[in-house]
Amino acid sequence: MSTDTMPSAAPPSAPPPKNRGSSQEQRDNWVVVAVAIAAFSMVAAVVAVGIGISKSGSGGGGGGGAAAGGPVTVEVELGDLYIKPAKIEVPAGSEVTFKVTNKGAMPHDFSVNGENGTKMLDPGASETLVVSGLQADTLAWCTVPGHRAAGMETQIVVTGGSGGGGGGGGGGAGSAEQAASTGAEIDFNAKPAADFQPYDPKLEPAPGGTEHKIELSAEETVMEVAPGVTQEMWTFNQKFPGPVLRGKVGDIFTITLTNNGKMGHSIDFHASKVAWNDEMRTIEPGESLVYQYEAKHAGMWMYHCGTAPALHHIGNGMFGGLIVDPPNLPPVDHEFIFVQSEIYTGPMGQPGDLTKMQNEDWDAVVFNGYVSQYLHKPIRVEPNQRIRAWVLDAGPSENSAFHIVGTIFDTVFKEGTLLLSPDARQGGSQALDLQPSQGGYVEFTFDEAGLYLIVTHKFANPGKGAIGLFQAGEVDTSTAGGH
Ligand SMILES: [Cu+2]
Repeated sequence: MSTDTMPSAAPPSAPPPKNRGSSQEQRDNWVVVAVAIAAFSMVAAVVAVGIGISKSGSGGGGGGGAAAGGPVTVEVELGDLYIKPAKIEVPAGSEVTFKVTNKGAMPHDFSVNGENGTKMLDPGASETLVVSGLQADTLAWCTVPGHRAAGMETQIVVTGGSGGGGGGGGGGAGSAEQAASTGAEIDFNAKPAADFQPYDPKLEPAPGGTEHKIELSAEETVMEVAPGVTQEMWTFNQKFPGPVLRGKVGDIFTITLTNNGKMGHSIDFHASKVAWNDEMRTIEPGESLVYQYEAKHAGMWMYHCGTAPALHHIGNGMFGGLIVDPPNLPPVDHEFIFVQSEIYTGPMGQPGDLTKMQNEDWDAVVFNGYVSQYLHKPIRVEPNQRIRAWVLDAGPSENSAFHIVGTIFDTVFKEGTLLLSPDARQGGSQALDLQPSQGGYVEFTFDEAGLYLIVTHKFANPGKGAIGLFQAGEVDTSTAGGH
């Protein structure tokens, strides 16, 4: 309702600190920071060991001799995200004609054992696939990334082999046959290359004008997410997280989304009120759509791809933040963005692992898309400057307790509401609590020159990459590097 509850502009610099630390105290503080970093490194080392490898067995034993069956025809229906029937019985050695129809709303294909398959079928399209001489139970699935793990798999049970009873034995084979998901392993103690460039956390003020015309490209991008670890992230404008968009209450956002990728993608702006089946529809490679809305409400908003399985598209990096400034947002010395998300590694250079996402079994938790990047490249500010940090928890599943070691938030804005500002209550805040897709900002100053840790205070996660540093003023960082 009323907008006059926003605080008047806070003074850009806080009063001088009451007790300036002596040089001895400062050295002690650095030792504390060094110890803290070393402790996180040790936690990380323990965490790094625990990435499991599950090997797959290879199905039930097929029959030996081929009792050459006659030709068989099987109708196969593909949908979003299933294959019918879920179990197909064929005589050993027979010629099987699969009549495959895509009844879903997105493209799918049908591949027998990953070897014989149809082409990618558009919605409504059909193709006939002939496979001869199957002698053992096998599987068929859709090869679109993520679709098999989401359920697009069917069992092919071969009957009438010489051993008899082979068909019955195939029952449990399906789940055991899941593709082995090893996943690239992250070394939380590794350092990035000397020329590593972190995701720039600096935010510019909202641009002038009341309409923002923005081009976004949906595409798959292989990029580094931890030292030496590359993944095929699904991205907007080849960035993970996507670019930060910004405007003011009442501004019009006109977004042109183009799919330059190899699979269907879409976009969903939480800052908008539009029909899910229209603007948020999935577009196929080569297609574009225009998504226009008025930003009627202030907030730190999430946008993301919502194409099924949305868990896979968000878990694989397809999201970003959109800031709608509240009216009369006071200027500060620095504004930064921190988007927290999990990483569920797939094999090196491949997309993230949907099964791990379904089990909330993340390998890393990161700010702005890269393990511990601001530990390696601290964010430089000066003591007593007023800093505003916008924080978005993109998830897809883990919460955040955003905290900075060594300061206190005197201003907290969460989910559209100013919860705290400097006033007669003399209140302070230690952590901004966010569930997935929630956001806000906090403001603070650093009273002394030195290093200040950025973490989520859910303390399993700093050891998994959700950690960084602010550097206030000149600091000899070599003393804090754990040497
Ligand atoms: Cu997508």
